[in-house]
Amino acid sequence: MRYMSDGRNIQWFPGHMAKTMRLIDENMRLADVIIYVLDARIPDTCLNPAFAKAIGVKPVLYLLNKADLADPAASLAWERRLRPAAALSVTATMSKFKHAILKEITALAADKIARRREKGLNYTPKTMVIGIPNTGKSTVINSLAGARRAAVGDRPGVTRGKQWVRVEDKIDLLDMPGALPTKFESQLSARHAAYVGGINDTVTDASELACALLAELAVLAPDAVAGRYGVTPCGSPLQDLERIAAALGCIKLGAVPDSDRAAAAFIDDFRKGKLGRITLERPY
Ligand SMILES: Nc1nc2c(ncn2[C@@H]2O[C@H](COP(=O)(O)OP(=O)(O)O)[C@@H](O)[C@H]2O)c(=O)[nH]1
Ligand SMILES: [Mg+2]
Repeated sequence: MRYMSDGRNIQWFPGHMAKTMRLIDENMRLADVIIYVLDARIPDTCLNPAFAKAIGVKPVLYLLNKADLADPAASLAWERRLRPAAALSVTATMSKFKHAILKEITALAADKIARRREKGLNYTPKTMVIGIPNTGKSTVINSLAGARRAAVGDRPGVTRGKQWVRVEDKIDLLDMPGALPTKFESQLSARHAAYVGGINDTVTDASELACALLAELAVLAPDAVAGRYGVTPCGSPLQDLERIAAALGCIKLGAVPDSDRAAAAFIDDFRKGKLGRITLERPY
């Protein structure tokens, strides 16, 4: 277990992540280019300071992934914010982004390829794919490799070991397990990671999370909840959740709204974009 929650607070459990960071550190020297996969809905939370330290001065391509679930204007603003580093908004589950990603990697490795070529050698640049759990690292690799080469899951922690994948004899990709910050900058940031499935659901409280997300959406996307459930936020997320439960037919014995079940359904809807394309963290 990586993170613990006492209901209100998501707390750090250091052992496992330290091991993942060590794996990333150890393999960093092999990499010519880093693909840093961010969830386009929460880029700030995805920018783990430990990664910046591990990357050092290596060239980085930021992928604002799951762009299909994020607000397009916010993703563009994030691309601008990340420059002069290379940054692309992508939907890794769609093959149409493959060409643009390969082009960026080749450009970032151009110096190294040229140096080898001067010596008459062919060179396949090595690219390491990193990011917090569940941002789509393995999906990016599979999309580039055109096959199910890296294990994908809709929960954190699916990628464990070390897996190299070669793409069209042009680049080698190394998948890495996701690493969360050793300490979240804030509980808000920890909750954001949880909303998008970056923290295991078994260590968070669904109703607690859902109420916090309802409160955030009331400000960020005031029509989203009404649009999906016909429930106009009343100022009390707990009451809203009960009304969502009623709207979804989540009822317990004794005709009581089942808030826990509604909370899980609501969070799932958010994760799948059914509440709209919502970016929780803006670059400004
Ligand atoms: N909607 C959407 N889902 C994605 C995208 N990329 C990955 N996913 C899904 O996100 C989940 C996590 O993907 P995975 O590649 O295993 O993430 P990893 O933990 O970073 O390796 C899976 O259910 C993927 O199908 C995307 O661009 N859009
Ligand atoms: Mg993975």
